[in-house]
Amino acid sequence: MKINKRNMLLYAITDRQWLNGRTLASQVEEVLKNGATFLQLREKNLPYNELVMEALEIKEIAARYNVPFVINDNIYAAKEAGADGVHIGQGDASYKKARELLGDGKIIGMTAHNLKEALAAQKAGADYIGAGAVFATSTKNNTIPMSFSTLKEITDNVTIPVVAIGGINHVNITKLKDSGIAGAAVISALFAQEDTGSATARMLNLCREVING
Ligand code: TZP
Ligand code: MG
Repeated sequence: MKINKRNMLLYAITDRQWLNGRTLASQVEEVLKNGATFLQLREKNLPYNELVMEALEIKEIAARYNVPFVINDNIYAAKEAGADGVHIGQGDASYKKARELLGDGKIIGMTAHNLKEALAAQKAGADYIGAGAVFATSTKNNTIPMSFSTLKEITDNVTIPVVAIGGINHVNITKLKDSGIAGAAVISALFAQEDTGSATARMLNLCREVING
């Protein structure tokens, strides 16, 4: 599965820290049922075999909704689970290694913190860029803040889709208007909410207004 810009509108990233007795599968179902257009499984602490098992379960759900499904960080888990692709950061496997392992048909997304990294990702062959952190977040430690002008500089200078990430919520997303992004990547604004489904539906509408509007 390859992506187009429309797939990037609401990019949901999983996080099990806010499950509160709910299952990750049920939360993913809620998010996809309510219109998330892209899904990333992000598991920083699961042993490899459990990550693959989890990925196999989530992959089935994403396939039912025809939503692209990538795994964060781990190219081997992405390969073994038959995910649609992988999202790699600056400290993960190289683009070249990921592409060699996964093949041409898979999605490879890359993180960029500045224009230089974004141009390098595009040149390498990345399918999309995750750029941030555009706002302060407590979901990830030691994030590097990105100004609106840096975000805009990136979107002005690359042709592949750019999704903004980091601290995006239902209020501050409006600040991303006219930044040139193809979508918003969010964790806590969906997965930390009591009603994940309605949080997703509201966020999707906001993405349509802010990004497409
Ligand atoms: N990369 C940069 S910020 C971030 C990641 C994975 C965390 C985003 O989480 P939230 O809850 O949407 O701020
Ligand atoms: Mg990573």
